[in-house]
Amino acid sequence: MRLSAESLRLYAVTDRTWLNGRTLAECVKESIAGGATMIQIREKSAGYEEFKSQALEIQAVCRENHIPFIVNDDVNLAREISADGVHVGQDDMSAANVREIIGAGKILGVSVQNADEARLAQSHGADYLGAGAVFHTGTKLDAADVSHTTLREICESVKIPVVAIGGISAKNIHLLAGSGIEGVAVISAIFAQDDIRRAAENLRALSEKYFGHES
Ligand code: TZP
Ligand code: MG
Repeated sequence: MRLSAESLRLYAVTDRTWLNGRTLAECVKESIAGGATMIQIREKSAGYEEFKSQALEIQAVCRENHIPFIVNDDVNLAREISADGVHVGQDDMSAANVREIIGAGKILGVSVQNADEARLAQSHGADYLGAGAVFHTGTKLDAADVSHTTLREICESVKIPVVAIGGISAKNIHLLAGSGIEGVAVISAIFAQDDIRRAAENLRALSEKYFGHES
């Protein structure tokens, strides 16, 4: 599956912290029903088998809904299950190596914090960039800060699409308007909500309003 800029409008990244009796696949289904345009499985505390079985369930949900399914960090798992793509950070395997392993047809996302990292990731074959944390987040405790100015520099320095991540909610998403991003990547503003579908619906509408290109 190829990546379109529209796929980045509302990128929902999983976290099992807030399941409240629901399965992760159910939560993902709800987020897609609300309008999530792409899904990443990111489960830092899961062991390999657990991560794989969750990944397979969520992959099936994404396939049914024709939206890209991305695996965080684990390039080999992504390859093994033939995920649509992989997302790596600056401390993971280098983007160039990942591209070599997954091949040209898969989606490669890279986390960046400044324009130099953005240009390098692009030259290494990234299809999109995740820039953040743009706001304070309790979800990733070691996240570095990316200011609005830096976010703009990142977007201006590359041709590939950029999503912002980190502490983004319906209350602050408007502050990202004009930065050049194609959309937002969100964990808690979707998956920590009681009504995941409504939360996603609301965020999707706001993301279209601020980052969509239809006039
Ligand atoms: N990378 C930078 S901030 C972050 C990641 C994975 C966490 C985003 O989570 P939330 O709940 O949307 O702030
Ligand atoms: Mg990582």
